[in-house]
Amino acid sequence: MGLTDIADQITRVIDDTGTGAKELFEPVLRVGVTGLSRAGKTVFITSLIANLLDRTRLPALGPRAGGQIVNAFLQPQPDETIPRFAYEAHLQALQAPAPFWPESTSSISQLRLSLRSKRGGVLGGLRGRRTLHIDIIDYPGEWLLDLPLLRLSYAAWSAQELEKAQARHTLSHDWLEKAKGVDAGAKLDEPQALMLAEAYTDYLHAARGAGFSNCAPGRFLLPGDLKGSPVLTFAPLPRPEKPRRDGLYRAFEHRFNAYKKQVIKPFYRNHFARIDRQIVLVDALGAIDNGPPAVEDLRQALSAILTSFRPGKNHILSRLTGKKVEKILFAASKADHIHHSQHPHLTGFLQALLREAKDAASWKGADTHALSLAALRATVEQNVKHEGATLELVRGTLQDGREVALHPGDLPENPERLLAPARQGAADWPEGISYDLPEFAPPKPGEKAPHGLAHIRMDQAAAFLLGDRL
Ligand SMILES: Nc1nc2c(ncn2[C@@H]2O[C@H](COP(=O)(O)OP(=O)(O)OP(=O)(O)O)[C@@H](O)[C@H]2O)c(=O)[nH]1
Ligand SMILES: [Mg+2]
Repeated sequence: MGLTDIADQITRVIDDTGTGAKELFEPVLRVGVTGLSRAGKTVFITSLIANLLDRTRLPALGPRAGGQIVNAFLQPQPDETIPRFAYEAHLQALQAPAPFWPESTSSISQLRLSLRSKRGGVLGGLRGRRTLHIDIIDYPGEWLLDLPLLRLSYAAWSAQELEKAQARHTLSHDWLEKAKGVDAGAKLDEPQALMLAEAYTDYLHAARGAGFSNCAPGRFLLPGDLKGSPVLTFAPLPRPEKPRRDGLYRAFEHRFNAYKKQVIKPFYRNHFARIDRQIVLVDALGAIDNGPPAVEDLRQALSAILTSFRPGKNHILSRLTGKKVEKILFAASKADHIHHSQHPHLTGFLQALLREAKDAASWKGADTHALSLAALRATVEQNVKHEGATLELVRGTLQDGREVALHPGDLPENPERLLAPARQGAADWPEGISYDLPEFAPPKPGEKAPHGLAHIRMDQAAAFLLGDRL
């Protein structure tokens, strides 16, 4: 352990009151798992833990790859005010006789997994075993989309949101109509304020439902225990000539500022600042399935998310967090929807998206890596001969119980064929590109006792995130 590591551990012991001096010698690695809603965070964490507890399905972490884990176990987590990640309940859902996907989660949660490993080298046996505690933190990616708001005034944010809403007229129509009937310069009327905030929230939900990713403020979509509170009861308004002090506009401006101060900043200070490594799950297939506008929006959302990991360039963030995440893995989730021959194309697409987002953020940050994975493999592959050609299919059970074998579409080898139409604002993919991604049910458990969960490349993800510390 180097001097800086020791200093880091000391700070941490002071930070984590109650964890004790023991942690000086038993290092803690805090791994953040994020992604926009439905990106696959809950299934990913459940599978990561199940597979680390039973390592038969993790060859990239196994002895041949230099892995030395001898024991893995769950422990009470040290942060007593953060809900525990409901690992057992999620695993039970995925391994039930009629398995089902876990319910959507809307807030932060955490779990501690401890790994005991053999020390390497000739003297390894003499120096005994060591323990690494891994705190896994699940939090909504939407919260990271809030960071750019810190730089904006209420007036600037309103102008930006109103302009964006004009371009999504079919989704924003109801809210914009209601907003038209309101005089922003008038006296604050609380029922009217609530009506506007609700209409605006409905619009954000509709945009999310239509496949858009970049929908902030994040707590409007995932309010948790802030639901109905004044800090979420505001919406964009055009600036009146002379806003009155007891008026609607000033009230919304005040609440917008309170949102920044009491919601966004505490998240960065209390949670984000303590993360060492991060995985960002991206439902790239879902965005492609939803068409070019969803892909363009995903690109912008990834850019916004990346700015959170670049504290040097970002003064507000440097002040809030003061430290850098060391490694970030970007993973295209649910890759079991397509045949493995297409995985390189999916990864290539994610890499291209990431490259653009990094350029936009003039990236000089952590070590990043991109891959395609499935936390829980719900399909098997099948090749079928048809008129002399081989069709590469995936077979699985749909949510309605029907078993199907299908070919959801070909991803182009050159990601530019997807990114260019998205960038140019096309409404649909050009001729020859089409996708149809069904929603599969989790796989039925096999006859034998389950060993971990079937997956694709979870071992590579674990190796990138944890390998060097084992
Ligand atoms: N086929 C397949 N589907 C997956 C996989 N992971 C997630 N899904 C699907 O994606 C949905 C969302 O997964 P979750 O893990 O709940 O996603 P989340 O990011 O935690 O979602 P929120 O809690 O709503 O933010 C699941 O209900 C499944 O339908 C996977 O590895 N394979
Ligand atoms: Mg979840």
